[in-house]
Amino acid sequence: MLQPATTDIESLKILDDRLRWLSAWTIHHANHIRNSTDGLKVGGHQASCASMSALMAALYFHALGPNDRVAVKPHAGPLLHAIHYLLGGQSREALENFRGFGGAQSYPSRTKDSIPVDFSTGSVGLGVAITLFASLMQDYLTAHGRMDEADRGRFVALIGDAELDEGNIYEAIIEGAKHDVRNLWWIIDYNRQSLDATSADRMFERFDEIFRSCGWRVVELRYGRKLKAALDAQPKLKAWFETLSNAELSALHYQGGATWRARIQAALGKSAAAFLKGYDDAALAALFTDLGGHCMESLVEAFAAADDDVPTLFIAWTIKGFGLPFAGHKDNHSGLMNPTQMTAFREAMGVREGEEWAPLEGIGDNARTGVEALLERARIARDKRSRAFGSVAVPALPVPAGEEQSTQAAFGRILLDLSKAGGELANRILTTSPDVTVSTNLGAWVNQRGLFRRSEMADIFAQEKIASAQKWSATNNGQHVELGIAESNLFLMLAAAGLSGDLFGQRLFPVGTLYDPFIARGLDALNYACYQDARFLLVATPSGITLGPEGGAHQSINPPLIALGQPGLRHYEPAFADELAAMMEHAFRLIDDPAGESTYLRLSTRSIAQAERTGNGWREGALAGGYWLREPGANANAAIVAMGAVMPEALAAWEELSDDVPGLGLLAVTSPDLLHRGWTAAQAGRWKGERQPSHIEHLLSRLAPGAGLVTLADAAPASLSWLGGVLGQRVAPLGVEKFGQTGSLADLYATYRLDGDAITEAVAELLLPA
Ligand SMILES: Cc1ncc(C[n+]2csc(CCOP(=O)(O)OP(=O)(O)O)c2C)c(N)n1
Ligand SMILES: [Mg+2]
Repeated sequence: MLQPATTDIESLKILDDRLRWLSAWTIHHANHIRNSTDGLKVGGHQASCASMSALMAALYFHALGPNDRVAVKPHAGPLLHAIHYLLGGQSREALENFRGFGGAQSYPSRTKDSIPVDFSTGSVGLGVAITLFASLMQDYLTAHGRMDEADRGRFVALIGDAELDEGNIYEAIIEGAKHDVRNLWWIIDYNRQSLDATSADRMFERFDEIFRSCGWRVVELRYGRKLKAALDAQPKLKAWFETLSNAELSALHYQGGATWRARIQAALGKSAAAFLKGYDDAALAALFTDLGGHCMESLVEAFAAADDDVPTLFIAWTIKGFGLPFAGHKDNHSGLMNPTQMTAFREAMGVREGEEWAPLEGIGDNARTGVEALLERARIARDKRSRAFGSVAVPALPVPAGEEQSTQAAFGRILLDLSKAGGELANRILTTSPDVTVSTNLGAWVNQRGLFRRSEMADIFAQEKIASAQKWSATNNGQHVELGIAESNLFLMLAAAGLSGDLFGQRLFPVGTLYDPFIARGLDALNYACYQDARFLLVATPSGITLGPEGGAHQSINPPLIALGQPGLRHYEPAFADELAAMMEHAFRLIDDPAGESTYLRLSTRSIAQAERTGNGWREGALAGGYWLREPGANANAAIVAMGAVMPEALAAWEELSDDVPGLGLLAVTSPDLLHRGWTAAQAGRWKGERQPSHIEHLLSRLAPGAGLVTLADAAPASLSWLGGVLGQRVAPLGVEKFGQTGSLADLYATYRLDGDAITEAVAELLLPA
């Protein structure tokens, strides 16, 4: 084990102090010095930063290699900014503008911060788990020969202890155990405090058991060097110390040396007298704050000892607010030092008034050389990388043949054809699914491309010559990552795979499938993926009540509304296979386009007669969100507007009504999401003098001004009812507002008013004179 020079340890300690100072000052400046224009609280977490400054100094200025990637707990963002400030990659202006518009963000953000942020964080738990999937992606890329072994890095998560209550962490480590993940360091800032209070004692022994049983090494850093030596010499004192509850310990840290003394005297009586004599109150308090997570020697040693690829959980004991006046106080999560306290802290940190922002303020000449050398070494490892886009040619995707098809079956067919055709795109597609690979029609693709496992896994059923439509062997060349049933993992997997261009310089085209209703199960992880601008294709099927007898509990109603409100995710809902092929092709292009985004395809198991096309005119409209499947007459008074799997009902109703309602049109909506975005963008554009109408304005302007629209979707009616607001047309919204009843399609469509009768009645009502 390579031991760092003593001077490095001393320099790291100085940098620990610098980080604690700069993070506290950045937050203080934003709250107490910068002018507030709106009177709103700015906030920030001085205590959460103080508890982790040593940890981050040890990592960023010592232990991290150039290919290592880190997810920093959200409320330690100011520490990360301070690190890059010391490295020269962050500006003073951005720090002065912390939590301001365009300034350093509250929580580390890949897309909004100017410094290199490996993983955004904010929603606790997710930043932790994504590192595991990123590590899996690294294994995937090296196994596929797309990355050199030598370029492998470690994935580090800096975790608040209360963050460990988030279930997504355990879902992730269970999945990780199946895939034999490695190169992970998860480091808990074990300050035993959450947002509201001190955290429950009962779980502490359990966390390490849980991780160990998932194949992790657990390293507990409870004591710093000095405290360990002192307690080892005083077994009774040590035994007493270890009985203290989280709340008692925190309270003692807050109360300080005199209280420590009184408590020890009360507990141990005379036997502690000699020990206590050796320390004045300040020294006693300092001794007991020497926990593992604040002791540079212990940290550096522990990191050096874990230099293999075994996934490792470090439990680093710390004090929330270490070194600050509210250290250990249970209410300190959002605590801010007042100006008087800040002045005292500044003086204690050796910072002169007026020199608060000077990076190396307070560091004497002798120490400076060592500190500068450490910074220089660390700088090289932390440059911001440019994003890799546009490297892969996306071919035209042929439309599967068949007069009747479901979009779900067509999806499987398109991927299968692409696999057979081969090529760069096919080779860079990674599919993944939480145990619904077969039932979402990915099976044929997987038969072709195989499952991915680092260590080969035979298909026992195939070996035994037992007939099965699915080949289920895994190799390190496979392209499908099979997940257990945990939708949060699916989205984190898509997030990690969708960032492969950014993290590893290798573009992957991740395709994830699940049942539409279960999007809700992983919603925050999906939002997290989009927020980081990860790029993927999400295929949700079956959807709506159209799955009929297959199960009321699996009927989905609101995902189109979710998609309508989800930035970074484009919803397409095709009715026909040719639309789907166009959308998949487009989605793959969007993955590899700097201005692109991710796509959500909502598909159905209902087989329907395919549209007869003359020409390709529909295609552009379908990709823009809608097109006239049956053109309206000039100034028509009514139109049917339908989306997805209910198109046969819309077409039948159109056939039936078009004699009686002259000029009746049928608008096929393929993306309410895109139509809505276009509409609001055009409105915003008009304020800037742009006159271009949006796609939906253009489509609806073919109708008479007061025309009626009957909207129809196997989804919440609000997905389409807003269309009436575009040009002030009247709307009869048909859709699904309740769920849970199984039945045949005819029964369900009649019950939920998605059938021909409902459309006819709605059209009639709209055409009645007001
Ligand atoms: C999913 C989610 N829920 C709630 C919050 C609000 N929140 C932010 S920090 C925090 C407590 C964190 O405590 P801990 O993880 O122990 O971090 P510490 O500040 O003690 O280091 C909470 C509840 C959040 N950011 N994300
Ligand atoms: Mg905590």
